[in-house]
Amino acid sequence: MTDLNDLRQHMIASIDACSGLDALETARVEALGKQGRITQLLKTLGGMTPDERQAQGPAIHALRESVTAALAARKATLEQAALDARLADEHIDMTLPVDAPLGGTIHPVSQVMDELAEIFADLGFAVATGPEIEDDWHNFTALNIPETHPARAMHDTFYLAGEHERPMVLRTHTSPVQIRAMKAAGGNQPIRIIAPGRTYRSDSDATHTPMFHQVEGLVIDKGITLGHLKWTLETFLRAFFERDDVVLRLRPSYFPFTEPSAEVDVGYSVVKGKRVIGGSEGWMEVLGSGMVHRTVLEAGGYDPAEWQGFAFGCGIDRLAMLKYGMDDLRAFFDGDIRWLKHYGFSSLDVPTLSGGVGA
Ligand code: 2NL
Repeated sequence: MTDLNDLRQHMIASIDACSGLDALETARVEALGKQGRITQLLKTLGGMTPDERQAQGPAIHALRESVTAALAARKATLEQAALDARLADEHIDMTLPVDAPLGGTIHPVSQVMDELAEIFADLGFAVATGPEIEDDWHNFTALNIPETHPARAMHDTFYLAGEHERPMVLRTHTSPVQIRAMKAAGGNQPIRIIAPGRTYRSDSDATHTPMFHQVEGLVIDKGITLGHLKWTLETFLRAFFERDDVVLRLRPSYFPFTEPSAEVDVGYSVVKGKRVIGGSEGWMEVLGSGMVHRTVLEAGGYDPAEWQGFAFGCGIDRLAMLKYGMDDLRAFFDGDIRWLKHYGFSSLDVPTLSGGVGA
């Protein structure tokens, strides 16, 4: 027995002294491998009398268990140390100036976000932001998306691993930001906000990237109608595309969080074989919108008998493509300096639209 105790102390000490994963693997093979010390000991059990075996068996098995546990613990420690070292070593200098030799430019997504903030500021909207990791209440339940709704299915939503009080997701839209704004306003004051930012869906092909940018807008006040919605979107799109002949067409649609809901098409014309926004030779879908559903008003702490609202959402990446003529969404996120040189904006260009909405 004492021999086994000595052996255990000796083995655990040498495991704890291993300074790398290779050395640890050698220690494992020496103890538990085909020819290992413990494996050999286990083999001796067969040649023992039943009495000897009853005494020695549990002791040898206990030795194996504690050595196995020590190996696992040391492995975890070494792996964590390797990760810490890597994290400490890998860094990017975010303070490098944009006119460094590489010649970085303002990404079209950033440019469009600046333009949106500016246009909507002229209309009295503030920019709201919120967490990209959300709980399922803010991302789904408060938006009238019940647990059985297909938008919650695993193939659309990135769920966070591990135990949480509530299931946690990467937000699938920026709507939770507006839910938070409603809750913060306490149900007794008007709201006018846009919420631009990163959103995530488990989807990847020529027209979908797992991370994309969305902007949503929310107005809450007394006596808000679809007329306010249409005027706001028309004013926004005319300012954004810098044309007075932008025409909208609202088509009935369905979103769980709005009732009624409308898809917004914008008219385009064909110039030299290319579609440009303006005129009405054809229609292109650019936005989703509607009157805020009474269940969503209630979830945000507003009494639907007194308060109404409209909301809208659209993809920023798509807005950028339409305005600046890119045709491949995936190039947005490749980080290719040649693409940025072609489509990017000079840091001296910001702020952006000259005239503003009222001009
Ligand atoms: C689309 C459609 C939409 C909303 C987003 C919203 C937010 C709140 C309440 C009600 Cl807090 N609605 N957001 C409404 C209608 C459409 O997005 O196609 N997005 C890419």
